[in-house]
Amino acid sequence: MEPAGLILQWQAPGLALRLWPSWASDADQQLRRLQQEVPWRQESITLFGRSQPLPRLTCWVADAGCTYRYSGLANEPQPWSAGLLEIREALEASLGWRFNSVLLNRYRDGSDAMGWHADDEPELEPQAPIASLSLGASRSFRLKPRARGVGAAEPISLELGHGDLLVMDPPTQQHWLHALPRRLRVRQERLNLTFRLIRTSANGL
Ligand SMILES: O=C(O)CCC(=O)C(=O)O
Repeated sequence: MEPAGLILQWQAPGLALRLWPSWASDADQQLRRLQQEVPWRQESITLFGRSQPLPRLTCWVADAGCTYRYSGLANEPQPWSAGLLEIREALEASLGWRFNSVLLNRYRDGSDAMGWHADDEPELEPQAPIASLSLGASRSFRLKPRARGVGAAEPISLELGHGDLLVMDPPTQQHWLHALPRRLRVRQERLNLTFRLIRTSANGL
């Protein structure tokens, strides 16, 4: 099922994106609610033998039985809060997919960021889309093809604003990388929720 409203689409070799500007009808309330009810954590990763804090706060929420490693971290899932369940149901109605997990990132200001990567961990179902909801400050989201050279597609930069829903359809994660660069003049915070489908014995994937 497709939601009503303006849908922007990008297609390139190995890339399929759909963007619904202002998808969330109650984005202000969702932002305030998630700021308060999510158990945000400051995680650290070890780089070249030194522990460094990630430049953002995070939380991993998932159904029982979903295990997932990202950024070298083994993540113990938190339970679904009421606010997250509401968003998950609205996404299911919009997209026709039932997601069993969401990674939440909290960028406290423009100095928080996310480096180049793809959401292509083996636990993720590669046929499922990744649905990314942005709340709060507008930030630019970059994508670039993994392959370089003659015939490769050009990088893409999208501005993701308050309440926007970006859907990265397969096979985007196999062929493209994405990142959220620093933007030092941004003073407000931004939340991003990426809803995912983890393969488990329960869902037969
Ligand atoms: O904050 C964003 O828009 C990007 C988040 C992201 O890349 C991820 O969760 O994998």
